[in-house]
Amino acid sequence: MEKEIYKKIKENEIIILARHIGPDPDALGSTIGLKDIIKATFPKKEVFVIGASTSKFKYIGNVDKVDKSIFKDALLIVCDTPDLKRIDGVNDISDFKDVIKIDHHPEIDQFGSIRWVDDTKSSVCQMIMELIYNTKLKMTKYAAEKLFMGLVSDTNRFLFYYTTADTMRIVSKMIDDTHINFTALYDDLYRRPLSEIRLQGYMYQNLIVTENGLGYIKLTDEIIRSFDVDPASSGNLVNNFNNIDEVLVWVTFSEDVKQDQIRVNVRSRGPIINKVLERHNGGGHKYASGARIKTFEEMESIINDLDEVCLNYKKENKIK
Ligand SMILES: [Mn+2]
Repeated sequence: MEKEIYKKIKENEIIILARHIGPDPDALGSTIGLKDIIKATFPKKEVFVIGASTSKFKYIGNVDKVDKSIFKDALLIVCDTPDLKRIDGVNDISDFKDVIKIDHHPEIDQFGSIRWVDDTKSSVCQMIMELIYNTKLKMTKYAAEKLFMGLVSDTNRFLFYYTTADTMRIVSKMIDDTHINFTALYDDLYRRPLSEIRLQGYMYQNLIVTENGLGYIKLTDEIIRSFDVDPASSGNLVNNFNNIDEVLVWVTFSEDVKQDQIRVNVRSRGPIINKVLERHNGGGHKYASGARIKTFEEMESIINDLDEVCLNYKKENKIK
């Protein structure tokens, strides 16, 4: 698979790299890293990263301004995005000459002349490392930093179950090869404003936990404003609710008045949750999913569905 992708990259003079809307460090690191790699290997190629820029992750790098008229002559590589409607900056993939999909989410839309989709991989950044080391693409120090941040972020510092010996080996090789100062990168990834820490304290205090092991919290616009944070903040904190004895699945609902929607972020340490979110305008991984909903009535329905998933999981696994 890596060899075929390399061949396509070699054949095309214009390459555009895209990822999902509302990007995270894996989405940004994989595209921004791969751009640098392609430019280092083939300096004459024109390579662009598209999608909205984010101030939150500006330390990962910048996106490019691209004239859509070049799409028809370009190879599009879509990273970290399972479905067509969530590709940032692309309305119709048939605008492009050719398309490659590289992803580690469970497949939703099958698209691209090459699809490298493997949901056992920790991150797309890991897949890009494999792409580089299994082909003639050249690793760079700049890319290594971005790829490291994306992988560390998606695995929550090598904590999640899809972190494997292969993950450790390839990261170790990359650090050896490029001498990145990786501990210094944690500061960018994990330093947070006090307002967000205080919101986290509020969330711990006010988490409601059902008998079946569902933890949930509703953050209205009023609460969010009282902490002087934005509606995306609770979603960034959701991973910090792991390892609570009484909680199997946990979900945050954050009202986003500007976008007229409620952001839903769900995590699990056992029950499979993405099917529930797929029924509510969302989706994601087995143990990490999200959605955007319109009303607090729909919130109740998600709470009920997730609670049932917890109940069934407890029954199946004979958990008291
Ligand atoms: Mn990812």
